[in-house]
Amino acid sequence: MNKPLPPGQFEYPSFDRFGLGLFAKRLPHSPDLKSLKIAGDVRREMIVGRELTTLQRVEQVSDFHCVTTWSYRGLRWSGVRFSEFYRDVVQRCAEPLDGADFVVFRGQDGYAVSMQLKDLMADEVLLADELDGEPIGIAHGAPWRLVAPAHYGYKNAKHISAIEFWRNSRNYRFPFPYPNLMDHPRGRVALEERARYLPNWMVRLVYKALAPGARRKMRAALARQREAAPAADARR
Ligand SMILES: Nc1nc2c(c(=O)[nH]1)N[C@H]1C(S)=C(S)[C@@H](COP(=O)(O)O)O[C@H]1N2
Ligand SMILES: [Mo]
Repeated sequence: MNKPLPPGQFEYPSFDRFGLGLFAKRLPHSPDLKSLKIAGDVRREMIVGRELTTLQRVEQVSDFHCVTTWSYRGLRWSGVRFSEFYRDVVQRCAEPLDGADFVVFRGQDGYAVSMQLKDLMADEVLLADELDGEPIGIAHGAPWRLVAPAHYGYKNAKHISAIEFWRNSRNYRFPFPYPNLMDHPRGRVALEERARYLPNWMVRLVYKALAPGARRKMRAALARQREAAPAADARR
């Protein structure tokens, strides 16, 4: 039973490594390093690792929607619920200050993206480390990636190394040189919150034109990496 696709999306036949061109050649330096830094407006900055292994593991099948208009259905992720991670690890150990609900994810590749805490507390939001029953691998976000199915792909940070909880957006910008207007403050798929200020028809048109080039770039970089280290990652 297929849910209809959200507005402005089409179904793409494969789930390829994708992202902004700047990050094509920046594969994660430590895909097996499963510790995360918790920082921002918190009483105690810390690095958590073992704490993550005590959280209940969950599995979920969800659809994925890239802001450039392609979607892929039925990805089987597993990992831990972000809400449980927040309550049992972040609140208990790092103690965010009141109002620290502007959340920034940073990746090992230098990527950074913001999310609102209230959106992260939905049951379907995971910190995932497995896809289709196998470790996620360097293409799709090892060691940890955010799975937020109600939000566009660019909010689903890969290769997460740090999660920051801030009281305002002062310490954050979308990765330079990309304009901040590419980063909508919410980014909800159902409401077509693709970007700031620009009309959606224009965003769709521009992104749709750029997507094939980005996909080629990401694929080529991955192929080069696999040539250099063939055993490291055989997935997809
Ligand atoms: N660290 C990091 N996370 C990222 C990106 C990236 O370039 N680097 N690209 C984003 C975008 S635009 C998309 S569509 C998805 C792509 O996920 P995939 O490579 O697993 O298909 O990752 C998102 N998260
Ligand atoms: Mo995307």
